[in-house]
Amino acid sequence: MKKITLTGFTWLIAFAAIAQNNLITNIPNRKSVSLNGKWQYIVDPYETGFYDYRYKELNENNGGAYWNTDVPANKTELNEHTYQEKNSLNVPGDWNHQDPKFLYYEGTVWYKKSFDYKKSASGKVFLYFGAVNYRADVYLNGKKLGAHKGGFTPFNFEVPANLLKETNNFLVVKVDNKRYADEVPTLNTDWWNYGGITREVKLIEVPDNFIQDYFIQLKRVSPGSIPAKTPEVEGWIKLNRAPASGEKLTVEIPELKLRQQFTASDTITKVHFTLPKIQLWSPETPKLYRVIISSNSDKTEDKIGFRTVEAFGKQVLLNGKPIFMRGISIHGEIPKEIRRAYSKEDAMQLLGEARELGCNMVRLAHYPHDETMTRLADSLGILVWSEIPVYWTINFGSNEVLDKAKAQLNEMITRDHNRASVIIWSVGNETPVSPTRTNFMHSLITEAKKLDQTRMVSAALEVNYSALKNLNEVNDPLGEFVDLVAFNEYLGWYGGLPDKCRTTNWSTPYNKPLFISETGAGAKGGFHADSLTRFSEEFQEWYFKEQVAMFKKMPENFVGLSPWVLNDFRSPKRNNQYQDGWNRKGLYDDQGNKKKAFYILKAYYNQIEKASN
Ligand code: GCB
Repeated sequence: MKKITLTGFTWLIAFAAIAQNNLITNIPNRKSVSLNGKWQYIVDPYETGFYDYRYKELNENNGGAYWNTDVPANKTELNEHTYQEKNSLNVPGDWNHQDPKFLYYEGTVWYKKSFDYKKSASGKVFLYFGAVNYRADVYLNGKKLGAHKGGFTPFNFEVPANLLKETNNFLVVKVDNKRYADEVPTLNTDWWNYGGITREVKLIEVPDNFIQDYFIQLKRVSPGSIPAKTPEVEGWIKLNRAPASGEKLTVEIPELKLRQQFTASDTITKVHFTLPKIQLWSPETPKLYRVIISSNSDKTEDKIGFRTVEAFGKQVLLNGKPIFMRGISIHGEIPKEIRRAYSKEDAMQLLGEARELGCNMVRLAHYPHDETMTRLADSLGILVWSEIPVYWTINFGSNEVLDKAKAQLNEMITRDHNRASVIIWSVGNETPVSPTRTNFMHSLITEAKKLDQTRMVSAALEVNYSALKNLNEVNDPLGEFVDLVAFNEYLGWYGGLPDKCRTTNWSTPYNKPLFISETGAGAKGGFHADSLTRFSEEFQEWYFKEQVAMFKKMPENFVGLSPWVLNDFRSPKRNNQYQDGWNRKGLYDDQGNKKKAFYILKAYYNQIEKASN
């Protein structure tokens, strides 16, 4: 069998892609100062703090800019903006749930944080945001540090050496969550567009020369084989600048008594070494090792699990053995509090619910979730599908939109490329087939593969139904380029009744594993009727009964599913008397109660789990 190794040329291409972003990774384990907590705000639907009355962007000399100080120089000076204690929002946190006036707000809000800071004599300081939805313009003490687009991925800006003061720093972020046709996602989504600084904010303190990022993962095995007893790690370490001549980089794994040294060759240095006999990471044994990476002047420590994953023929192999993914799709939302999820407690709640259902896998839909989710999935042994919000009909003909999607893909992969739990990068959901769209999606797949050769790449596709043959075919041309052919199906909910499952067959022309990335039906928790009544728990229960019977007859390349969806979630598109602004396809309702269908899927998952033991 042909061995897969990265040639020098492939490395060059990969390095060019990796070099593109300036993200610092392993944020939870870096030296930092939290800027979470209360921030003051000004709601600014007209963007008065950004444009003058001729709609020209305000500049530093203009007191009207909301990123300039709000304190007038003297009692005579005219000042028309003040950040006030009574107008405060918690960070992290979407604004929508924090005050009724924000429930449906989409637009600009200015956030301000005042803080004192004692800077060390040497080293650099970066301002880090876990995520801001959608556009953030960041200003410190009246100077613009930068802007970022993309509501679900992290970013950081270096703070110029002399800008930070010991007292009363004035940090302002203009947050704008308006939707636009040429953004990612676009105008139309089936979820609520929560706005705000939705994830953590920190000052990150690093030495002048520091380790920015690293990739310490098992090398791909020859297709279809199990990792060697003493498996190989192949990866790289990225510094923030060119190395000193002869500079050494070290990787240590104390538990394995392993210490490997490399001479830094460039900003990005390739690392390659053999591990002693280890416990591989898997859902049954989610073993993580303490890994320490050091350079002449920096040291960072992470917890990393080692495993291989690949699509091989009709199967998905984890550590060389076929797995069946007992999944569930999840939105990054805590329904009971009608807000975005952001904390470890939130992750524990969501992944805990998935575990109760008997899952070994979650699809984090439809955008990268908070880093606490993938880190917790690592320690719980839950496999993860992670996705960018290339959702439905975005502007596939635009190169700028492609660049925006690529930037989010790059940030998603960079943040989580050392998480053993993440096994699938998804480049989108239900995108309508056309040559322009297929080129667009193909180029995202190529980009994902440049950034990471050790995981599968997929996308949630749609199905073609042939009434003549009673056949559902997954024949989207993108199937040729993905590793895992994944599709969403709602047989019996959108079109027909659940018993349609009895007579429908499934196929794909691609000789690849087949995964059902969505299937589901709406039910209002606590609404009981006969099973023919839409939105009753009984209808949803019937739907899952018929679906489960159908899953049992799926072709042999069926490798798993992630039904839609764990919890009810807010959606502006759902407006009947049962929905009231919520997509009710959750197996848990918005109060955390299990619906009847929950037990049907759980029984199926328990059966599969038992059969595999
Ligand atoms: C889908 C979408 C998902 C929707 C779901 C629904 O296919 O991928 O975002 O929420 O259907 O409920 O219709």
